[in-house]
Amino acid sequence: MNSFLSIKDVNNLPALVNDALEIKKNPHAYSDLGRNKSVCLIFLNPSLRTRLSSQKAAFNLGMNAAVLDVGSQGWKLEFADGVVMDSDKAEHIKEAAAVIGSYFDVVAIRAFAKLEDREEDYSEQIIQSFKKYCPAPVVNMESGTGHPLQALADLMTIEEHKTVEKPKVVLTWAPHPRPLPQAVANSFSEWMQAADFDLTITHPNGYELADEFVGNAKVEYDQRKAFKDAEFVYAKNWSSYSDYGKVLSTDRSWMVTAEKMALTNNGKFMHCLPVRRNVIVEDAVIDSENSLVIPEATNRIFSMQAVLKQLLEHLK
Ligand code: AN0
Ligand code: CP
Repeated sequence: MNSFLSIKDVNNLPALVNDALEIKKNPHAYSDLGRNKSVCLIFLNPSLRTRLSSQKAAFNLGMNAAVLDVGSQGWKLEFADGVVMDSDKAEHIKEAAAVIGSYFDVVAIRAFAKLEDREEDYSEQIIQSFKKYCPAPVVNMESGTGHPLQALADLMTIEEHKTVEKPKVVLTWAPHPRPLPQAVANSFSEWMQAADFDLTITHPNGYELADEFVGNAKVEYDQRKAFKDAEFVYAKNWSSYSDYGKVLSTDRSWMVTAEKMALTNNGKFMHCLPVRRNVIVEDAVIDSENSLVIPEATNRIFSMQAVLKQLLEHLK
């Protein structure tokens, strides 16, 4: 692997998941691999898990990690080509990415969809410009359309908890007061299908994900029907793709409740976090024995560690 922008960069998915699960058993097994190597974690948006799990993953590999919060610490970046830079943006991505890439062996970046211009977000302008101008391998820590490190941790978690080879997995939309990106849902759908699981996506009208991410998943508009016999229920809010970036519904009846979880096959509850309690999911569900939200977040260390390991092996 020479960059990790999406599942397209993964040539052997079972091997990557296996690597992550093996690393989890012995997190310091490759503590020499990253000696004298460093990773820069660049954040254009807030983070708890991605930032800390990435630092921990680097530490476990013997790497040094630096964090740049572009929002509060860096110069405001211009991504467009050929513009007269007389606005508030002090530095162009051409120089910024080239400089950062000359300091570090790996560069990871978080740049959420801005939810203003669909074409701009779905062209992946920010992460693609980084890749173009940065001489070091680039890792996606959530971009305009995807959050592959999260999807890899989710896949690991399901592999650890499934009771049948191809479990029924449900991705359910849930309400949220503010517009959120489709990235987590897009990647989850993509990765669950790549793992050949039985995926159903359920959401209100108007919340259809882009065709390229729905793929061959079943789409069921009746949430209760979707939950029937599910082994895993993955909740996430996203804003509309068709009416781009809009909150079309805050219908509380889409919240994940214990009563709905009773329709599943002893279903496990998943969410990438951060989650709004009693908006997305009832306390009774997230606090139940069937909640996997903490193990899922723990696996973020090992998903990043497996990715960094494969990138470092490629650099050697
Ligand atoms: C972000 C999102 O939905 O993309 C990050 C999730 C990992 N969530 C929020 O902004 C609440
Ligand atoms: N799940 C996740 O990526 O969390 P953070 O936004 O806190 O990094």
